[in-house]
Amino acid sequence: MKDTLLKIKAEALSAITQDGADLEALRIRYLGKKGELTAVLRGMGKLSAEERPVIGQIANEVREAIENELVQRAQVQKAAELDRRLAAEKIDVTVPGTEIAVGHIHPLDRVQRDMEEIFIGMGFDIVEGPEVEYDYYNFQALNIPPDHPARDTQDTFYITDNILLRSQTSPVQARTMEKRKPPIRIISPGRVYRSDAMDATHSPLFHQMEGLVVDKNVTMGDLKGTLEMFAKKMFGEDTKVRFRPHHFPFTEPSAEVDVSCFACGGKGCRLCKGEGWIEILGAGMVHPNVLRICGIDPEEYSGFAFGMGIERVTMLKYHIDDIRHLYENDIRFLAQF
Ligand code: 2NL
Repeated sequence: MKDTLLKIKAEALSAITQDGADLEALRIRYLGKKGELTAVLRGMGKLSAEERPVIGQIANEVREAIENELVQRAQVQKAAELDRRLAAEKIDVTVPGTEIAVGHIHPLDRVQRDMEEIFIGMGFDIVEGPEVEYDYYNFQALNIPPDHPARDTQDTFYITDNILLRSQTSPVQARTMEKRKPPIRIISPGRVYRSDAMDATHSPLFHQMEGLVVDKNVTMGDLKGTLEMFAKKMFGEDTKVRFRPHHFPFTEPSAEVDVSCFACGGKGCRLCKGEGWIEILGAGMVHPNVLRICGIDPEEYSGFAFGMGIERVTMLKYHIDDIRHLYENDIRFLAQF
């Protein structure tokens, strides 16, 4: 009987220590109610009184040895399973991520928004209006006489005799003066249309931003201060502003406005063609006729206005040499901004 017990012990321990042994199945096989060890113990009744305690002790030792080995192997298997999972589920946080392609803002929008932010900061409201306009708001209300060259069908897209595609955003300002009482402080960004042939600097559709301030005692000094502030915020704090006399039918006096070259600081370079100055704006004091036509008394109020091309500023700022790049939406061009 002793030999049988030691044989069971040897077999059990060797089975339990096998890699990946099914420990629960082995426990049942050796220690369960119908297990091998239990079967041997059942036969102990046949033993003599001297043999019984000796065999009983060996049987207990065998049971304990098998139980201990089962517990130990269970721990070893658990640790091995944890190691396997840690290795399998390891995340290398230093592996570079996959780049996600995100869209971005078009350079024309970038510049328009920058301009809007600057004027909003100075208390201006943004006003929009129709792109299909009456001749009245586009020309008559702005003191542009019937024989003015801008009215030529060569330059303006007429839809009927008195309806056209606006050639500037001034009609938005004229409509605002009709509707609102001063003080008025607005900018009007938007699309405008001119019947130009497409080339490196011209497009039949382009974008403009005009500004208008009307109040009591508004002066040329206010215009200069406003545009100086705008130029410094837009092109850098060292930017200087220069007014040159000009003529527009809707302002008197009128000026073309240059900023000191933001590429060379005024020394002269390729961007400013050696001038040191770059023309950015047209501006002036609102003509009394325009105020009167729009229902504002020029004896009581005065105002200034200005206008600039958004394409022109964008091309200068980002060194774009052909306006068509701004409309073709070639991703290789746009991805540079
Ligand atoms: C330019 C010049 C300018 C205005 C636009 C304006 C509007 C009203 C009354 C008076 Cl309602 N003036 N607008 C004034 C001066 C110049 O634009 O070169 N634009 C690209």
